[in-house]
Amino acid sequence: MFRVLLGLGANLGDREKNLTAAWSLLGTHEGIRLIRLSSFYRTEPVGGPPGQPEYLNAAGLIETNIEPMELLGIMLEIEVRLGRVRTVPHGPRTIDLDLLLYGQKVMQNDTLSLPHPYLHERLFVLKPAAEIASEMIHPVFQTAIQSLLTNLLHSKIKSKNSKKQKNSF
Ligand code: PH2
Ligand code: MG
Ligand code: MG
Repeated sequence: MFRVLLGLGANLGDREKNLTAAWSLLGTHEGIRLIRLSSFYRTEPVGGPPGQPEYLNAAGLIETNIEPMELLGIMLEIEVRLGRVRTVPHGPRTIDLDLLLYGQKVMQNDTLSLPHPYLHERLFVLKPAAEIASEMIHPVFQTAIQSLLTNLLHSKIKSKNSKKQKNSF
């Protein structure tokens, strides 16, 4: 069995209900074992059209033997079932399910990149992920999720301080 880390996000409708429904729908699939779901985090939207609503984000850990592309198909089906309509990239959505890590697998095609290319850059992903899978290793950086979070927080503090310095001149 592979340990698979998922990102969940919603910023339309009843966000809490959408995250919970997506998680339980995943669990109804034969071949998917739900291990852990993080708490829900209220986060500011990153990118996308201006003025979109606040997100609720979470991370989930599952175990499965379903191969990545098939698993992605199952996740897309759940998104559609929960009313996701794709309009603008990074636009508001009832539910977004992202494959973040699939064991130690590294792969890339037109529709899927593993590990998720922005995993290490996004606080709204790393915070919930560190809560449920702090020891899981990023197969490219060979770094645990908890350390990726610590590194990101440090780099954010540094860039904030250097901006402050610039402004003081
Ligand atoms: N997802 C995006 C773009 N921006 N911002 C937050 N806070 N949370 C998200 O899940 C998110 C985002 C694209 O998938
Ligand atoms: Mg996403
Ligand atoms: Mg997505």
